[in-house]
Amino acid sequence: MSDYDFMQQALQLAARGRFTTSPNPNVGCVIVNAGEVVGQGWHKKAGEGHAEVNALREAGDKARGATAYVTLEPCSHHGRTPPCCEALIEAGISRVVVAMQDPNPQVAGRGLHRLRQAGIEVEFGVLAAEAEGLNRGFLKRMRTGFPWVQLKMAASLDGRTAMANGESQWITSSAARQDVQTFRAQSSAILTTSQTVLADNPTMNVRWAVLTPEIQAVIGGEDLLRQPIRVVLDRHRHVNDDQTLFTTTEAQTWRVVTQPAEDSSRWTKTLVVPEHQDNIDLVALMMVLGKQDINSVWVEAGATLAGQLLQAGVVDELILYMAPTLMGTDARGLCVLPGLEHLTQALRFEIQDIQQVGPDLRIILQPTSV
Ligand code: AOF
Ligand code: ZN
Repeated sequence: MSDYDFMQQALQLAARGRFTTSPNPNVGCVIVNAGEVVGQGWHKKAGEGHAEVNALREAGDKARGATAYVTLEPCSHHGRTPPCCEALIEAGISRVVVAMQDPNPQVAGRGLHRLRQAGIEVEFGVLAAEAEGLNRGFLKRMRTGFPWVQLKMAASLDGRTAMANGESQWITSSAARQDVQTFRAQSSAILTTSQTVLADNPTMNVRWAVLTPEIQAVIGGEDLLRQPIRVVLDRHRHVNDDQTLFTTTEAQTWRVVTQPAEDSSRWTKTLVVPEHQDNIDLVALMMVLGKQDINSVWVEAGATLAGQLLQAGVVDELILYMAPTLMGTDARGLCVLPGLEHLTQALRFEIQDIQQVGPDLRIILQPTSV
C-alpha cells in the first residue's frame, strides 16, 4: 500500500462528514504503523473531535512512530477544539502526509510549520485535487469570503420550466426530486424567493424518509440530520406567518431585506443587504452569507432569480434536471436573461458531469471564465 492508497482511504472517511460538518470542512485521517492501519477517524460535526483526534483515540499507543495521513493540514489554533498538531506531536507520530493546506487564516501553513518544528517529517500535496473537491464550499469561503453557489434548475427538453398558466410542479421525476434532497442535505443554506414561497408554499427542508438508504447510513440516524438554513429573499415583506416554512421549525429561516424594520419572531434572523438596480445586491448578499459562515448555497427559485444570479456572476455550478418532454413554445423559459442580442453575449458553460437520474437527465455545468 502506497501513500496514495492510504490517502484515498482518508478521503473516503472524510466524505462521511459531508452532510453534517458545515460550517467546518470534511476531514479524514488514517494512522498507519508498520504498514498496518491502526486508527481511522473523520470529522463529524463542528464542535466535536477533529479527524486526527478521532483517529489517534483509536490508535492509542500504536500511534508512536506511525504515519498519519490527513486530507487537510492539521489545525494549529485553539478553535472549538484544541489544536490537532499538538495532539499528533504528543502521540509520538513521526511522519505526517497531508493532501492540502488549510486556507483558514488561523491555520494557513502554521500547522505544517509546527509539525516540522517538532521534528516530524511532513509531506504535502498527495491527492490534493481530490481533497479540494471534498470541500469546495469551505475552501471558497476561506479564500474569498464567498460561499460556493449551486443553482438548481428543472426543465423540459425544450428548456421550459412552466406552462404559460404557471403550472410547473412535477416536470421531473420523483428520482430527480430524491437527488435534489441529497444536494440540499449537503448544503449550508437553501436560497429562494418570496415569489416561490407564495406560489408553491414549500418546506425547503431535507426529508429523512426521502433520502436513499445509502445516504441515511452515511448520516447515521435521523437525529444527526442537519437541516440547511432556508434563506428567503423578501424585499417587500410579502411572506406571511402562515407559510409551511414556519411549521417545520427544525430548520432555521432567514429573511433577506434591503431596509431594516421590525420582523415577526417566525424568522430566525433578518439580514439587511444593500440594493443594486432596484433589486437585492446579489454579490453583497453572497458576501453577507459568507460572513454568516455559510459554506455553500443551493438555489431553488424561479427563472427571474436564476437569470439575475447568472448575470451577477455569482453562480459556481448549475445543476440542470432535464425531463424527456416537450412543453411547447408558449411555455416559460429556463431563466430570464433580457438584453442579449449577439451570440458573443451568450453565457457559456462547461459540462462537468452527465448522468441519467430515473427517467431524467442531470447535467452539472460550470460557467466558463471568459
Ligand atoms: C483539522 N481537522 O478534522 C478539521 C479541521 O472550531 P474548530 O475547533 O472545530 O475548528 C474549525 C477549524 O479547524 C476549521 O475552520 C478548519 O480550519 C479546521 N478544521 N482541522 O485539523 C479537522 N475539521
Ligand atoms: Zn484540528
